[in-house]
Amino acid sequence: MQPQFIIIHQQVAPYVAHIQLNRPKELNALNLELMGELRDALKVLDADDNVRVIIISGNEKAFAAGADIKQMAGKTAMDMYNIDQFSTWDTIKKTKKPLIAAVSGFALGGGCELVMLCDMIIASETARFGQPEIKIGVMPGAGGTQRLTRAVGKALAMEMVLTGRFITADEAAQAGLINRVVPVELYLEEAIRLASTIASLSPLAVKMAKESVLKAFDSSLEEGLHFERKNFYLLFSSEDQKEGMQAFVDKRTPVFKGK
Ligand code: DAK
Repeated sequence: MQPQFIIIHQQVAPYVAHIQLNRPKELNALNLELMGELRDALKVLDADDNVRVIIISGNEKAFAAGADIKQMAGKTAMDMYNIDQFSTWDTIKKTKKPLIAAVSGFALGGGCELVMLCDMIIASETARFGQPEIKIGVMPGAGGTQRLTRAVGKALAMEMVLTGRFITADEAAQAGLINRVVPVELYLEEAIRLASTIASLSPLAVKMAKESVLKAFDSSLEEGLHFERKNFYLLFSSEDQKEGMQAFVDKRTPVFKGK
């Protein structure tokens, strides 16, 4: 069935797929249906050998202005419990291939949380990041207090979460929340450029490197180093390791197969 709230562009560059959130009138507010479609699309692309990197974007005006407030407004705690949105977010989090968020305009609440679930973030100069849940009587629920704090530090995270203030793309770059800011007409192009660089490398090494970097967030240094070492050894059983090192010796460009 065709998705209704996202557009999937299979190959915007070799081995690069692009998912565009597409509820423009609602500033891409993340209703349950959109999140379900995003989860399903990511599962399919994660299993597709012709895809090595996935870009997620909205449009120029909004990446996403948060979860759909109108859909959430009348819910009880038990409704929220039964809907169990976390299983959807947890599935998205398990994507093994690198996720790049290409952000223009608003990335607020759940939108900002979805961005932070991605591995790298390219922003247009018009991007605004915020966790404004406090203004509607709640607080971030999908990682906003945790990932934001780890990314920008306590002082700025507290200010954003407790006041709901939006920060600009430049402020986000300075605080270490995002990779870089580019002019609005270039943000997708820049995300595709970054994705293409990664897609030209060994997909196995890339996946294991991603997994290892993420391990740093929920392990002690010793555990993390142990995990890294195992993945490092494991890659020596891949054809890509032989190809990458032989190509260096032969002074040629390696051709990686993901084997
Ligand atoms: N939900 C529903 N509709 C939204 C929306 C949202 N988050 N944001 C915007 N819209 C709709 C507006 O209602 C309006 O619709 P109409 O009135 O035309 O029908 C349309 O989009 C255009 O919005 P505005 O007219 O407001 O546009 P402006 O340019 O004047 O303002 C704005 C843009 C982004 C500043 C403003 O729309 C705004 O403040 N939006 C709400 C931002 C916000 O509070 N976001 C946080 C929502 S709470 C969870 C996972 C995640 C979450 C929760 C649980 N689990 C896993 C359990 C996340 C929660 C949230 O994100």
